[in-house]
Amino acid sequence: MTDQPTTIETLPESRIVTVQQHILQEQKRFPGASGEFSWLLSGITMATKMIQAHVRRAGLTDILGSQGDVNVQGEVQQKLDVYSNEVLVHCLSARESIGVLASEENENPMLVHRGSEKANYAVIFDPLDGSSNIDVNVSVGTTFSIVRRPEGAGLNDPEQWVLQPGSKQIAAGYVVYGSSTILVYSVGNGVHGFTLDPSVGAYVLSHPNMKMPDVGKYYSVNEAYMQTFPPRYAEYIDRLRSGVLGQKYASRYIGSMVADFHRTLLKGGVFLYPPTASNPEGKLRLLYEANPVAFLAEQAGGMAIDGKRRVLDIQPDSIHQRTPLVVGSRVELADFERFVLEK
Ligand code: P6P
Repeated sequence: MTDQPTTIETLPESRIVTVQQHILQEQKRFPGASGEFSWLLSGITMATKMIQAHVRRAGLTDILGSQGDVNVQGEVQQKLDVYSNEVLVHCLSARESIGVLASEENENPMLVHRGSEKANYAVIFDPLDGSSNIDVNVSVGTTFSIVRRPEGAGLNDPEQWVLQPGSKQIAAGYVVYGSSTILVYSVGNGVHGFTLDPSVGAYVLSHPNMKMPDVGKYYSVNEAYMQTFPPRYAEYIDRLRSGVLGQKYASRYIGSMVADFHRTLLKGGVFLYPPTASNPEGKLRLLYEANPVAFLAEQAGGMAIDGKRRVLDIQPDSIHQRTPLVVGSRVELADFERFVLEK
């Protein structure tokens, strides 16, 4: 029993790091950021806690099934899609540092700054990616991408705020609503994962400095479309199957990008959504699906290309534009580049 008074210096080093503490620490990397960035990110953490509470109860309340409306993608809106979008818009609009919001569920970007000169950021998100899996209890996710207002962009020119290449992202991440709720984000200083402790409602650091293995044992693609992939893609997948990289691969495909990417980030390997007959430009959206995962993949030591070039180098032309995506470990991506690109 010590007679020393307990002071901050004598407290045992905390094992519990919440995402708020972590963001404040990371915030110091942004010169001049006066806490506005951490306040911005807290809008995302708050909204995703509200979303997960509904996702976890989807089977118990009258929230299953479609809203009946069709969104800008021409997809039937699930009720949870609508709720998730409304919650994110509500929580983020309350952050004065945000000027523009762009969502998979809204055709056009939303001006939310009310004329504030402090509005320096745009947040682009998919409120509930993979939502068609909700009714069968498969993991779904929220993705987000944060960019600064570009030089010279007017307060009332929302498209110019969001149509920036992924390399301009200052932060990106996702929340995967799976067996647990995990937030993964990066502000360009490595990738960090936080597991929601539902007993206290806090995201707690559980995966510090995530690194994608240099090689994995899974490839992840919707094999039903193999006949319509560009031939080299199908041949590449056959290479993986044949063990040409020195190991046998297992196939894993969830059909929810956030969950498929989360596994690839943790276990390595490659996730692909190639061009197909029905989606010749690819199915995944550049701004709020491919860009966030490409940012995280590179921060974790992996790679992300669109079949020809680095995803983060693509200059977007429109908010909902699609792109093919090949993302994963260095070994598999280097082989893809050698085998597919150099032919
Ligand atoms: P398919 C979900 O609808 C989604 O946008 C991604 O989350 C997922 O990776 C992809 O579509 C699955 O598409 O054509 O394989 O069902």
